Amino acid sequence: MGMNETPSADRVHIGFFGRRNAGKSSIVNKVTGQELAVVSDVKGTTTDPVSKAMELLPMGPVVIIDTPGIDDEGHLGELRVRKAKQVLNRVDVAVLVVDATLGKTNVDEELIHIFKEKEIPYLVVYNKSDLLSENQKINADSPDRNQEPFIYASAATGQNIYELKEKIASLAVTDDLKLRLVGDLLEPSDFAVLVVPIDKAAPKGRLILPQQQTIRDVLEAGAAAIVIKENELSNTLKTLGKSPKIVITDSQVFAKVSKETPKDIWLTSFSILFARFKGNLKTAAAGAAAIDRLKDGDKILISEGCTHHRQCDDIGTVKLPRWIRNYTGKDLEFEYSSGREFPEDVTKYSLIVHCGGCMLNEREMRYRQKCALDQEIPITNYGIAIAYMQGILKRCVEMFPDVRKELDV
Ligand SMILES: Nc1nc2c(ncn2[C@@H]2O[C@H](COP(=O)(O)OP(=O)(O)OP(=O)(O)O)[C@@H](O)[C@H]2O)c(=O)[nH]1
Ligand code: SF4
Ligand SMILES: [Mg+2]
Repeated sequence: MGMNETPSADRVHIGFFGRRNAGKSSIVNKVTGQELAVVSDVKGTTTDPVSKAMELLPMGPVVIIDTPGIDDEGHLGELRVRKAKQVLNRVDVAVLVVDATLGKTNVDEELIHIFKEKEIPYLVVYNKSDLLSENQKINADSPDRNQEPFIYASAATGQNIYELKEKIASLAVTDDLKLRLVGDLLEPSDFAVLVVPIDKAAPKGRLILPQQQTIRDVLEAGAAAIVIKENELSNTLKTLGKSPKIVITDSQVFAKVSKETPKDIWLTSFSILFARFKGNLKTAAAGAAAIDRLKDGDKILISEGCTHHRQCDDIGTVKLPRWIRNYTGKDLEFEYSSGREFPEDVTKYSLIVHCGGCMLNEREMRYRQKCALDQEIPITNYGIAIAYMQGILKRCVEMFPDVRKELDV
């Protein structure tokens, strides 16, 4: 991925839901102007969610997700329904496609109920309006339709498709007060030192996404970023004319970097910055403290946001279990989940350690965190857990007083 492309996780995710044959795929194709999804009059044509990252005017960078119809019957159907519902954990805007000639059914109401429960902004598209007479539309248009945003459209004629996009865009602009990665900690003349181990875990010839995004955010603050390998830190700090405002390191070389960074310079890690960016630093810091309460026989879930492990190598599957066992001296059982899979019932675990989640969007991370908190299971992440076990977490969140406070109780 080039540095000027918006990472998928930061794009607005727009999901299209509804019953089979409502015209979800047809609407998606019309909205995107591409033949993204297969359309047919056979019910249940779409069997798996289809995602596509694209620029969509007037919105900007988005991910469009077409889903399988959810009124499926039978065993295969259940699987599709589950897949469609899984998509709900990562959409920022939901579009409910209803066949206007049939109107809303229980299934549609059930979906709306889920949108509301998950606080997903949504709108209803009454598709196939080309098949309705003017009278039918006027009747259906009566004002007290639960005051929910809706629009008549036709994928067949293209009627109201642009208006539909505008409505989606208006729902998508929610939190423009987005948290920053690090830029809010920096003044224009500051500089930040980024410590990036270049070893077998790093992809050849490039920096990984979290590093790219951090550099980008430093630059956006008008500050300077100096990127070095872990062996260059002492020397760099000595030869620089003035102290950096902050040193940001990869968690794997935390111990070394912590030793070499003078106490008056802020020190943190990419994982800590990303946890804050995704709004879960406080929870993760509090969750790390649960490591000290682990007992023999406890189960720990290690959860990774992607399946390729290219960037995280064997941290989750090999190193973390070893570190946690060594640190606690307890006989612990580890289980793993990866990619989109995340168990709904996590009650059998005493702790969940999640990866940084760079491939997951904010909503999905929030959902997983909520799952854990609702079931009163502590949840932390790799970097935070590592910093905690090394006794340097307090130092690494010093610049975030509200989070620092969590570690004193
Ligand atoms: N007249 C008319 N037909 C439409 C319109 N939109 C879709 N259709 C037809 O409705 C049928 C179903 O369309 P799809 O887009 O495949 O529906 P879907 O909701 O994706 O269906 P599944 O993938 O099976 O859940 C196809 O025969 C389409 O040609 C429309 O605006 N007007
Ligand atoms: S999603 Fe998680 S496991 Fe995958 S590269 Fe990002 S931090 Fe690592
Ligand atoms: Mg379809």
